[in-house]
Amino acid sequence: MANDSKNLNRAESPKLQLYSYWRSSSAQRVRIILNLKGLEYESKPVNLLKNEQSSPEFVKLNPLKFVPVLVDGDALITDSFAISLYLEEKYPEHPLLPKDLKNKALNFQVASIVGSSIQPLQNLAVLNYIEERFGSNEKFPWAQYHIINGFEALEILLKDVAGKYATGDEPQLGAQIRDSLRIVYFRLTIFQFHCVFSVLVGSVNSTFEVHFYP
Ligand SMILES: N[C@@H](CCC(=O)N[C@@H](CS)C(=O)NCC(=O)O)C(=O)O
Repeated sequence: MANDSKNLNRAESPKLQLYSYWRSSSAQRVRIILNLKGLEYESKPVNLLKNEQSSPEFVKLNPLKFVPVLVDGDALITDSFAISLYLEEKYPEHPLLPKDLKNKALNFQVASIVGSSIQPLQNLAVLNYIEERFGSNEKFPWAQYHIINGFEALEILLKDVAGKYATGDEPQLGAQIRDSLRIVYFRLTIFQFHCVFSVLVGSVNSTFEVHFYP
């Protein structure tokens, strides 16, 4: 994270800045939204495998030591869900939330299930902890169990509403559940999850953003 926060002068920087890691599904959710809303942003890579999230510079941005972090002028926001809601209000063009209250609640529900009942259980910090305590053989089955459990619930939840996207024919907040990189990493087959993987064509570039480290 080459001195990013040290040189960070938010007042002078009108462009959005996103601190992220290419393999982070939480950061991927934000990249999808930025892409869908057509918002330009500067990417600030934080290499999680090199533990750059624990560097003093990054901890000043997010004491929880997680990506993503969004900087928008003098606003600094952490957590993909909070960032999503911020972007939706600040940049309302290409809305991610439907007007219909029931559908809106469904989108919140899906985003919350992904963000609090699936992703945190297979986070790097959690997997490292499981590996240290119980051995390296335990971490993949643990992650697979929780991902499958969550996807099975989402599949039931979405079965009557999924269209071109997970929650209908428009790309919405709940459509961010696509997470192909994690699936490859955790060696899961996902063909049974039709609704969960309703494809987000508009997000392909953001989904596969790759950072190269020197
Ligand atoms: N609830 C947070 C979770 C963020 C999170 O778990 N980020 C992961 C990457 S997907 C991370 O930075 N992990 C670093 C670590 O585990 O050390 C969000 O949705 O933004």
